[in-house]
Amino acid sequence: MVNGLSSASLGKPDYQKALLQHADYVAALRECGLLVTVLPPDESFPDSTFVEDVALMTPHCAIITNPGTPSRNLETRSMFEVIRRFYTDIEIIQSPGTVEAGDIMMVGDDYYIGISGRTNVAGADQVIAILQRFGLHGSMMELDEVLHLKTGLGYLENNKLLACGEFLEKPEFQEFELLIVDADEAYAANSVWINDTVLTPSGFPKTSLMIESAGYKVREVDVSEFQKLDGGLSCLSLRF
Ligand code: CIR
Repeated sequence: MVNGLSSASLGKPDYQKALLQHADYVAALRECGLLVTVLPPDESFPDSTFVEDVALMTPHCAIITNPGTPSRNLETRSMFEVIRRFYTDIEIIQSPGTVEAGDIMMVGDDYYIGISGRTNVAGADQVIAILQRFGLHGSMMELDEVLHLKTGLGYLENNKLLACGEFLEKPEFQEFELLIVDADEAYAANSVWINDTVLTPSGFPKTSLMIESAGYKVREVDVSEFQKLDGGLSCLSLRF
């Protein structure tokens, strides 16, 4: 993972530290009541720890994506076997469509899809068509500033949405109660709601306090080594 893609200029991750942080992340998921399947390392793909990007897990079907980054594209191969353990209905995004599921945020039956450097309109169209077949709804929006849609957003249920930067002005999100993340804590916008606890990265005290004040239990997880690879909390797991 130390050779993963990065634009962060935060240096190379410390591998031993990353392992400890990953173990604490898994512990946090378990504390929230989840049953966690931990996959073996896939040494061919340095970014494969960011499992969120290779599949979208809906209540009705799983969608294997088609990552838009060449170095990540074949991460999906080993995930297919894993996902088959949990889903009978598995759909697959086909080229020229590209999708990375970090670009997809689920809000109940609605799925917001970011058009980014990784996810294109042809890919998003396929996702929307699949969702519609299962009675779900998808819509797309252009992204300008972030790697993935969920880099700058975290849906905390109860109509509350953590957001920063370009997302504050998006008309699609004006109906939500926005919890505005300061620009100097933008990384913490990618926090994850699980069974009324919010997992949030450590080191972002204003955001942590804001989430707590909004009525949630907060569990901080140090993911500094994954931040060095542009990866957030949500990217490290597929929750379904
Ligand atoms: C990448 O550039 O693909 C990885 N280094 C980081 C992916 C982070 N995933 C996510 O935001 N969903």
